[in-house]
Order: sequence, then C-alpha cells, then structure tokens
Amino acid sequence: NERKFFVGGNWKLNGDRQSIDGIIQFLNAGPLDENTEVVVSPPAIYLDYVKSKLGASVATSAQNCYKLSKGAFTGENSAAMAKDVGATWVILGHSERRHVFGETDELIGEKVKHVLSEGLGVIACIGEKLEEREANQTNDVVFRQTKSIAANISDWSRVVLAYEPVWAIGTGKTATPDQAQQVHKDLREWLAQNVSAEVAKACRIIYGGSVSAGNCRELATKGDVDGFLVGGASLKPDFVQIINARK
Ligand code: G2H
Repeated sequence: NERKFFVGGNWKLNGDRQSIDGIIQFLNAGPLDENTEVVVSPPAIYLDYVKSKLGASVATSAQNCYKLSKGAFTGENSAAMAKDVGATWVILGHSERRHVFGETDELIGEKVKHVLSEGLGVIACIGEKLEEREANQTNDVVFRQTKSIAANISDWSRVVLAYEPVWAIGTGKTATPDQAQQVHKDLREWLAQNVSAEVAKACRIIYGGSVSAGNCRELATKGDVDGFLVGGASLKPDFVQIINARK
C-alpha cells in the first residue's frame, strides 16, 4: 500500500536534560529507515530543547494541548505554542488523558478540531479497556471514540489514528499481531463507510501498547498496521529498531 510507515515515540512524563541528550544521540546516529515518518513526543517543557538538537528528519509532537490558543487556563499548553517551538503534531485522546485525567470524547473532539485549525497534525488515540474487550465491546468502543474524532476532522491528511488497547499499555502485554490487525481492519472499514473510501485507503492506523524491539517486526507485517506509537521502548536505543521494523 502507499501509506508511509509512521512511528511515534511517546515519552510520557519521563526525561531530564541528561537522559534526553542520550535519546537525541541514538536518534541522530540512527540510521533511520527513510521510508518511516518519525515523530517524538517529549514533555512540553522540553519540546523546544529537543527540536533544537534533533536532526531534521525527526519531527516533534506535543503529548496534549488545550482546546484554545491562549487565555486564563493556568497549567495548560496550546497548539500554537507547540507550533512556535517547532512541533508539527499533537497526540490527543491518549488513554492516560482519558482515564487518568478524565477527558471525554467530546473534549477530545474539540481539541482535534482546534489543533487542525492551528495547522498541526493530530495523532488521535482510541482503545478499549480489558473489561470492554472481554464483554465483546471492542468495536463499539473504538467506533464511538473514532466517531467523535472524525466529526471534527477538516483535513484527514494531517491525522493518524492510533489504536491502543488500554490493557496492553505499559503492561508488557501486547495485542497479538492478529488481534491488532483485526481491529485496524475493522476501523478502516468504518472509515470507508462513515468517511470515504479515499480516507480509508490513505489514513495511517498505527498500533500502540507495549511495542518493543522484539515484537515490532511481526506486527509490522500486518497489512493494516501502518506503524506504532511507542511508550517505554521509545526511551531506549531499541526505538531505532522499531523505526526500522520494515527494513
Ligand atoms: C501506549 C504506549 C505509548 P507503551 O500508551 O503511547 O506506551 O509502549 O509503554 O505501552
């Protein structure tokens, strides 16, 4: 297919200047597969620092932002600010935003709309909890989440969908390649029916949840898995192997 492989590193709330220097060193040394689009997402405080030290082939992303560009919103960051320090993406709707910080489908939709209007790309995350999977509600949940994201998308070329089953996040428990492929395929079908055939064909659907140097290659063979959103392993040199999973 023509979808460019996409690998994002979500550092979450990790890093200091010293450890970040180490990450920048292995990223700049690579070598990184030119056929992979690579994005790293440091904590907002370090976005400027990381961008200034990274080679041009790696883009930067915020991990979240508010739904407005400025104002009396103590503690928040905006897409405009991320853009001002060189970021080109924002991760939205990550399961930790949904389940630790209580973000709703509605708020995530508003953020998607805002970030796109600011000219940045969106890595929009969806995924079911363990009890939802066990109750056979996986598709209900991910379709519901995708629907409130899709309703706010003006330009699909700047959107990547990240399927991250909550039970596989940071647990060492990865979805099997077949489990991931099944949901990605169903999501693409949903896009075809609810958005358009063109969007279904072109939109990258990436997988996240305990992706590692050990499991990335097999996951990457699946036809509807267009890349990864990587947490823990993106802090280690293993991340280079994940970027190169199709090489
Ligand atoms: C899922 C993923 C990155 P990890 O949250 O978004 O984290 O790879 O540590 O499971």
